This record gives sequence, structure tokens and C-alpha cells, in this order.
Amino acid sequence: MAGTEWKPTACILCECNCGLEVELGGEDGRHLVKFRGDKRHPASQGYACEKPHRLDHYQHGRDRLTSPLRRRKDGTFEAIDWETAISEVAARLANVRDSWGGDTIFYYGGGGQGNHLPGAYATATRRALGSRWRSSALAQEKTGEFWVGDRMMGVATTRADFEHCDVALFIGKNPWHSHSFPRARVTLKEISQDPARTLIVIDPRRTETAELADIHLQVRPGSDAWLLTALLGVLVQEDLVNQAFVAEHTNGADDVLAVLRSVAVAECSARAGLDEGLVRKAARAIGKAPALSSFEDLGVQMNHHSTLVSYLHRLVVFLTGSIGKPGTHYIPTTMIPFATGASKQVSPVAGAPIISGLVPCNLIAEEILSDHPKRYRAMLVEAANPAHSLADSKRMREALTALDTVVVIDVAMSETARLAHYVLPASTQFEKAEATFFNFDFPKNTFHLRPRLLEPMPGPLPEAEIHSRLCEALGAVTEADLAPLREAAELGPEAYGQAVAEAVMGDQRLGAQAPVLLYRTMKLPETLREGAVMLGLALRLAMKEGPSLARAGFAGDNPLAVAKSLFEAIIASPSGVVFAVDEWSDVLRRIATPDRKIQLALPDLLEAWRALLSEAADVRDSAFPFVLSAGERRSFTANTIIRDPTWRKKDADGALRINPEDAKRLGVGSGEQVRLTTKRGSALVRVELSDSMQRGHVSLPNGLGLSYPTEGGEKATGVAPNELTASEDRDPFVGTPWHKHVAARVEAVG
Ligand SMILES: Nc1nc2c(c(=O)[nH]1)N[C@H]1C(S)=C(S)[C@@H](COP(=O)(O)OP(=O)(O)OC[C@H]3O[C@@H](n4cnc5c(=O)[nH]c(N)nc54)[C@H](O)[C@@H]3O)O[C@H]1N2
Ligand SMILES: Nc1nc2c(c(=O)[nH]1)N[C@H]1C(S)=C(S)[C@@H](COP(=O)(O)OP(=O)(O)OC[C@H]3O[C@@H](n4cnc5c(=O)[nH]c(N)nc54)[C@H](O)[C@@H]3O)O[C@H]1N2
Ligand code: SF4
Ligand SMILES: [Mo]
Repeated sequence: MAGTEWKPTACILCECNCGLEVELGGEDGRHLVKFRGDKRHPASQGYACEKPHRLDHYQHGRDRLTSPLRRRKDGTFEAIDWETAISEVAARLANVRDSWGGDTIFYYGGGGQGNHLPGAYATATRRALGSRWRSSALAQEKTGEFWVGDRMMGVATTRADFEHCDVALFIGKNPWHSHSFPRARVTLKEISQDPARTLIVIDPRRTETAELADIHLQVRPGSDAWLLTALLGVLVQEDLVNQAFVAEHTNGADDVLAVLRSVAVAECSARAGLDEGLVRKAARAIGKAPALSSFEDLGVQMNHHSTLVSYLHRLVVFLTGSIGKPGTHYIPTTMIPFATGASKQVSPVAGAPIISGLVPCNLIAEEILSDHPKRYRAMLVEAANPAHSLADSKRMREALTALDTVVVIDVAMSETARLAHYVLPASTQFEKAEATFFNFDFPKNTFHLRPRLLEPMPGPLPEAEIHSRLCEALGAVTEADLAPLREAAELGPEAYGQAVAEAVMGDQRLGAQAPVLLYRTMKLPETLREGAVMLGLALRLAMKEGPSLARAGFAGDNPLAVAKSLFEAIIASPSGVVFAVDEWSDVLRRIATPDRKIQLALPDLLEAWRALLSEAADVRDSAFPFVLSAGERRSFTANTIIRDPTWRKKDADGALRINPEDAKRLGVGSGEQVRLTTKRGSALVRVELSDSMQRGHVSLPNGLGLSYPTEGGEKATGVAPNELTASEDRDPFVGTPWHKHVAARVEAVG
């Protein structure tokens, strides 16, 4: 349209962070009024779903924080100025450090779906305090997958090339709504419409993705381990294993094949509630596929046997040789090493495994509510809402209340912020430069540093500024450290890079403060200031991934020079830049186990598998005859990023989906209220009758139940799912929750 000024940014509502172009308007020119997909974004290429059109509800949320807040004794908050806030927060955290040790200061969050720079700056604050333990949402979804991946491949994550696959397999994943790979709906439709390609969906619900599928395995909730065993059994018993691949690239196949030769496919299918013929059909499609891509997500990762299922899923991938060629799985080059396996340490109180550096979310309350001398005493929460998003909200509230000091950095008055001693207001993701590290594409991978769209509003500050001020108040960075770098910056980028490198390499204290040094002294356009930390990350990448960067045009023998050219490209590309180009032949070379082979036999998981196969059929507690999936992704859900309930065009209060026969038996009609009860809590909720649900299975959306200011005062809309979940219901290996499988009762009311 003539006269429209489109500004590049990104959607912040899911990990894809599609490139967007936005038109600003409204009375003050600060409203995000029009959106379109940004064709120049290398990954999303103009794609966007329906959600970003509502982003102004995030930018202009009525509960946005405008000033630092301090909690009074009576629980209410008073506004304080930044100087007071920073000096008091620094003093309180320093006091916790000096009294009980810096390792009792726990850090949670660091980024949501679209903002990962806070986490990068927070490393400086954490180091200044000697804080050691941390966690984030990843430790309630992906750590089982990381743990298994790391042990099998020496690499925690793989992704898959759905765009070019012959067979696409989704296990407990509804990408039509949840996306997780670029342009998901375009790719799903292409696969669905091509008679030569096969889409297989494993989901108890007939989801939007399942509607497009060639084969929908409508599994009985929580029985995926049985189904995957049946699929694997067919692969082995019908001679569909890729023997050449297994011989060349794997180890331990004998132990696995021994189990699979004798499994009873018919019985395992029946345990999964499925017709054996359909399971065989799916297994044959998988086994015969020239190129298989697959993706497991929350439907299995937050469910019974989740880590075992992650293992069985990988067995499907490796026994069919579905890695390392186009249309299959790959190991991407990522901007940061965001996923790793288990560390040698365990958490200080519960002795829980630390995977990817993270304490299992379901154990955080236990780590606090204890008299152990090393229990956590303080918590710094940033860009996350654990009082709402972690299992067992009641217990999380109790834990947060038991801490000496809770500091929350957020844009809005979240459920967690309400429990803090200090709330520090952050600028929104459109008022500062932001970036995401969740791009996993291949062979080309993208990075997008978005310049800010809007002048910051007075009051809130970007996290980079908040952490810099905290580190300065803690005495970790002084003016004397900064002055020489400022001088070097005047001499030009060459001299500056050299001076920073010398400062941080020669001195551990300054090395820990690199994000602050860069942010405070680098010369950058105002709209990109928070991007300063990317120079450090670019250098790390240049030292580690030289060939991939070189193929993307960032070549050279000197990592500092490579980092500089990559950084300059990032700064100069407001719609994103391709930073790494890989080759399919790189993938298997990235296997990092000691013998460079994929380890198929993991003894503890094989044992758990054998135990499963000898288990009697499970009996359901008659007091809780339903299985509740607590936290489904729908067309207008986005975790708790948008708090204003009116952003939802449909399903405003997040109905409980239930099979019409079940509803009839209970005597409830469409739109009526029911009481939903679990062992942990009870809630009233409106029902939506949906024949996409199987009998005995009900589902609630995620991100509902947020309190929001209305004319008549604060009001919560919908049910907060974790009022109904329990922290002890978790995976025995890595502690991930069973949110998709909560025993529940549904009763008519009124
Ligand atoms: N619209 C939207 N998109 C999002 C998000 C959002 O909030 N809203 N959040 C983002 C985030 S943080 C994540 S982690 C991803 C998650 O993305 P998904 O994992 O796709 O999301 P869910 O809807 O939670 O769960 C997926 C499916 O699991 C199924 N399921 C339930 N029980 C079982 C079972 O026993 N077996 C199997 N096989 N499946 C089962 C459900 O029916 C559901 O269709 O989505 C991302 N994208
Ligand atoms: N029962 C159940 N629970 C679940 C799930 C489920 O399926 N079922 N899903 C889980 C999953 S997969 C995930 S990923 C988690 C997500 O849960 P969390 O990791 O807690 O993340 P969000 O709910 O997205 O909360 C993000 C917070 O960041 C704030 N924010 C937004 N922009 C900024 C910014 O620029 N700076 C700062 N400092 N803050 C900002 C928002 O106001 C919000 O308070 O929820 C989990 N919880
Ligand atoms: S797919 Fe995700 S990032 Fe892209 S427009 Fe939709 S919600 Fe936003
Ligand atoms: Mo997530």
C-alpha cells in the first residue's frame, strides 16, 4: 500500500520467530497496527500464522510494569526509583551470597519464545554473585530428549528436514498449531497433498495435523511406549532395518534387536489401543521410506515413559538410517551450544540430574522447601513465569514465599512477579534489540537480531541495562575497567576488538563480565545496542564452527576477524542473516561419542523397556476415570506472553475439550460448565464437545488462568493448568512432568 512504512521485526509468540514487517500507527504512533510476513527473512520467507496480528495486545498490555516495585510487609507494592531498586537488590543478593554462599542464589528463565539476549547478559550477574544453579522451561520438556541424544550420539539435539522428506512422522506433536519448524503449515499441506509422500501422526486426539495425515495412529493416551515398541517390532520382524547403516554407524544393535525379535506386535498394538493392521501399515511406510523425518514433542515428552519414548523414537530413526541425508535428521550448527547432556554434578538438595546445565523444574520446589544447608535462598527470575508454568502452582507459590529474596524481571505483572520482593520492569521485545537462539535449520541456518521498533517507554529498561547496573552495583565492573575500552572504541572496530579480547582473556573477573563490557563500551546504533553481546557469541562460534561459517561467507584464519565480519553482517541484516551453511556429509561426522558411532544400547533404558514389556495392563483409579491433557496448544495460545484475554479471537476462556459421548453420559451440553478435579486441585470450566477427542480423554489449553486488570478489578480468565498438576508426577530418569496425563474427574454442576 502506498505510504505504508513497513519496519522489520519478528513474531515473539513461538520459537520460530517468523520475520515480520510491521506498520506503526495509533494516536501516538506506538501501536503495532499492521503486519505481514517478511519475505526477506531467510527462514520464514514471508510466512506467518494468524497470531502475530494480535501482537499489539502484548505491547500495550494493561498490566505492563512501568516502574521498579518493592513489596511492602502487607504484600502490596510500592513504586521506587531505579537507583534505589538496583542498590537494594544488589545488597540483598550480596547478603544472601555472604550468608549462605552464592550457590544458594537460583536463576530461572533467561528467555521466552522470542527473547534470548537477557539470558546472555544474566551470565554476568550470575557470575558476579557466584550463583551456580539454574533452570528454565527446557527442563520440563526437552531434557529427556537431550539426555538420550547425548548418550546415543554425543550430541543432544537433532532436527529433521520435513521439507524434503518422503515420510513425516509426528509423535505427540501438533505442528499445525505449535509449529516449531519454519513455514510449518505450508510444508504440512505439501506433504499431505502429495500422493507419493506419507504423513503419519501419533496423537490420541484427531488434531488439525492428524486431519491432514495419511495415517493417524490414534493412540490410547500415555501408551506411546507400547506403540513405538510395536512399530520397532515390525521393522525388525519384517526385515525393514537398514542393515548397512546399522553396521557402519552404530554399536549395540544386537541387544536392541534381541528385544525386538520377540516382541508381540499384536499385543503391543492392542495395549496402545490400536489395530495391528494400521500399525503394520505405518511401520512399513516408515521402514521403506527413502527419507524419514520425525519430531516428538510434549504429547510424549510430558507423559508416562517420556525418556523411554525419546529413546525408542531414536531407535526408529537410527534403525532405519534416517540421519545424514536430505529429507532426514541432522545435527544443526546453532548460535549457542544450548543443549548438552548430563553433567557430573547433581542438584544440591534432591540430588537430581543436571542436564543441559538445568535443574529439573519439577524439583525446584523441593530444592527450596527443605532444611538442607544448601537449599536455595534467593531466586532471580527473568522472562519466565514459573509460578504459573511449572507443575503444582500451589507448591511453587509456597516455595517462592519461603525464599529470603525473590527478584523478577518482566514486562508485566505476572503470577511470579506478584510473589517477588522486587519487580524490575523490562522494556518489551519491540522496545529493544532482541534475538532468538532457537533456529535449527539445515543446511543453512539463520540468525536474526531485530532492531528495536519503538523508542523505549520511560520507566522500564532493557535487561542488558538492568544486568549492567546490577554488576556495577556489585562492584564486578568498575569505571576503570570500562575506560580503556571506551578509548579503544574511539580508534575504530579493529582496535576495539583487540582491546576487548585482551581484557577478557587476561582476566577471569573481566571474562565473566564480557557481556557488560561489550554493552557499555561498544559503538552501535541506538536501535541495536542490546546486540553488543553478539560479538562475544560470534567469536565463540568462529572458534568452533569455522567451516560452516566460511561456507556462509565468513571465512578466514583469524577467528577474531571472522567474528567481526559475522557480527557486522548480523548488525546490517534487520531481516536476519544466514550465518552457517553445512553439508549433509557433515552430519554423521558430528557424532561425538568416543568411537564415533551411534550407541543403540543404553543399559538403563533397555532395562526400563523390558520392565514395561512385562508390566500388567494398568488399572485406572475409579475416582479419576479421565485422562486430562493439561496444556494444549491452540490457535490463540502463546504460553503467557500475551496476558490480555481479549487477544483471543476464539475460545476466549479456553474450554475443556471432551468427547460428545462422554459429555452425554455426564449430562452436560456444549458450553456448559463442569467441575474438573485432580488429586491436586479442582476448577470450574466450560466444555467444548469435540469428536476430535477420544472417550476418556479431556484437554485444557495452556497459558490460561492469567489474572488481568478489567473495569471491575483483577480477573482471571480460564483455568491455570498447573493448579491441577503435581510435581511428584514426573519422569523417573530426568524429572520431566506428566502434564499430558493427569488423572482427573469431570462432573456436571448446577
Ligand atoms: N499456538 C501455540 N504454539 C506454540 C506454543 C503455544 O503456546 N501456542 N508454545 C510453543 C512451545 S513452548 C512448545 S514446547 C510447543 C509444543 O508443541 P506441541 O507439543 O505440539 O503442543 P501440545 O499441544 O502441548 O501437545 C501436542 C499434542 O500432544 C498430544 N497428546 C496428548 N497426550 C498424548 C499421548 O499420550 N500421546 C501422544 N502421542 N500425544 C499426546 C495432544 O493431543 C497434542 O495434540 O509449541 C510451541 N508453539
Ligand atoms: N501444565 C502445563 N504447563 C506447562 C506447559 C504445558 O503444556 N502444560 N507447557 C510448558 C512449556 S513447554 C513452556 S515452554 C513453559 C513456558 O512458560 P515460561 O517459561 O514461564 O514462559 P512464559 O509463560 O512464556 O512466560 C514468559 C514471561 O516473560 C515475560 N516477558 C515477555 N517479554 C519479555 C521481555 O522482553 N523481557 C522480560 N524480562 N520478560 C518478558 C512475560 O510477561 C511472561 O511473564 O510453560 C510450561 N508449562
Ligand atoms: S509460526 Fe510462531 S513465530 Fe511464526 S507467526 Fe506464528 S506464532 Fe509467530
Ligand atoms: Mo515449550
